[in-house]
Amino acid sequence: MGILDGRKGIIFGVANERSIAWAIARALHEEGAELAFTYAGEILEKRVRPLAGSIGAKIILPCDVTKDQEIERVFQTLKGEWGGLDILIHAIAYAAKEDLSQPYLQTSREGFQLALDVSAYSLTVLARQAAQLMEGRSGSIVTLTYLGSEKVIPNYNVMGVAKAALEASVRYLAHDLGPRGVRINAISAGPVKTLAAAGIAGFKEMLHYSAGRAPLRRNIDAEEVGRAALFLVSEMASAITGEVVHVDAGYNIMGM
Ligand code: NAD
Ligand code: 0WE
Repeated sequence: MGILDGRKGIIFGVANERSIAWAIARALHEEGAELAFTYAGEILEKRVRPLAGSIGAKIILPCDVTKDQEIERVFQTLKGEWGGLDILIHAIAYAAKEDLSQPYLQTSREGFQLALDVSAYSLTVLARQAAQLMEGRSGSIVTLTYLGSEKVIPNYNVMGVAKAALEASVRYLAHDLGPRGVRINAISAGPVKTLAAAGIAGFKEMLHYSAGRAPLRRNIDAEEVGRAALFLVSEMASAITGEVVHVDAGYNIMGM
């Protein structure tokens, strides 16, 4: 008996076994949820299929969130196979590499649009599609954000601007979806060594710095994000919507 027995969920953002989305998927699966997965491109398909298969997932579909057709196909398939949906996890972010190294001041229109499209707008389009399948089923949506939306984190740059838009989107979407019984929240995770973090110069030093200053004097792991996501999608969080929950060992509360 799990607290998510009989629930159906879709996970966007698994790239490999280190992905935060994968830790969330495992936490939800352990509590009985049946899950579908999407992957962004053929290279990641080879990674995602075996992982998804290992927890019995049957629906594994391509979905680049910049492509409306791929998004529509995903939700058409869910409608056909499941007839409804309870849970959606959005764990997607992307900015051009040069926009995470040169000063934010230099961000091009193209770079800005790409980062905001993939990392922020995608939540709105996925939420709109998901909400149609969540009609009458108390659905729940969770996205992933980072402190760089609230405070300046050197080099996070246009991603910080995109995460600010993402967090504001969570509040506006909570207002729009609340009357239909659908909740939406964000988890603001502390730094975790994933594929998206691996390319960042000085990431190891960042981990050391935050562990030294966080109230809990340590970093977090992806499993801790998985458990917070499990809470947010469960009935335990039935009155929580539009919220940004920090899972960062307390780092964000510090002023000095
Ligand atoms: P990850 O690389 O495992 O996941 C990022 C995912 O984004 C990948 O699966 C990738 O395929 C997907 N993606 C990128 N462009 C896409 C597109 N056009 N269409 C569909 N998918 C696309 O890294 P992660 O750290 O697990 O990142 C997941 C989420 O967690 C991101 O939103 C990230 O900003 C957030 N986050 C990460 C950290 C961290 O330190 N790792 C901290 C806080 C928040
Ligand atoms: O959201 C993220 C990273 C998202 C990300 C990562 C990459 C690397 C490869 C988006 N786009 C790209 N594009 C690439 O080409 N995090 C929260 C992890 C992260 O990234 C940082 C951080 C932290 C933490 C970048 C600078 C400073 C801190």
